[in-house]
Amino acid sequence: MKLDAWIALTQEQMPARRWMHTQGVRQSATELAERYGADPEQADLAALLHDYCKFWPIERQVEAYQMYGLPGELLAYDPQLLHGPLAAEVARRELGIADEAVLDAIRWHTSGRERMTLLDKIVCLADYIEPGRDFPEVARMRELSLTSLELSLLAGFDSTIRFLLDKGKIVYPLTLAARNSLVDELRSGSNNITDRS
Ligand code: DGI
Ligand code: FE
Ligand code: FE
Repeated sequence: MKLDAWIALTQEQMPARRWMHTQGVRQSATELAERYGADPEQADLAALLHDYCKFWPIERQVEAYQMYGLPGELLAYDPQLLHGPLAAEVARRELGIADEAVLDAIRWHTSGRERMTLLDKIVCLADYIEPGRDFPEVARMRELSLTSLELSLLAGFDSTIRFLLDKGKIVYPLTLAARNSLVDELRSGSNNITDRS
């Protein structure tokens, strides 16, 4: 299978509005890849497939998730968290995607994870700041994204965590770990600068 087939199949999985979002994430991910020295083709492919299963009914997502033997621990949290890991598995098994870096960026795009790779960060951030997104922090995140992937993504995780807290929802521990890991990375980065001065 080639890009054209993946594009056609992805579009079939979702309503027009979500397809617009996907196209926006492809654009933002490609731009971020060019800015930060990642492979734009990997970024584009991960962005294309990141929400592949998002609009499947939740029962279908859970069924496929279990059929593929994915880690059951996630099933105790918000079902919104399933579509990333599920899309990575579907991409590998049904679409023939073998690039583990692309699969990881798809898998972790919602929750994040500790020590995110450059490609993980790009796809996760592009999902927040694509042109169709509109939420209070997005303008600041877009501005930050021009100079620091990490600061911009940290603002994104902070806003998601704040949103979940305000709604009285459970925060998936990996999201907190992803957020803390970014703080750590930023801290050791600035320490390095201090060390050199
Ligand atoms: O699929 P998208 O809508 O493009 O965006 P996404 O994959 O980042 O999904 C985010 C949704 O997941 C958002 O509505 C909040 C919800 N969610 C529920 N619990 C958690 C969570 N998101 C994160 N990052 N961590 C959680 O614990
Ligand atoms: Fe998503
Ligand atoms: Fe998305």
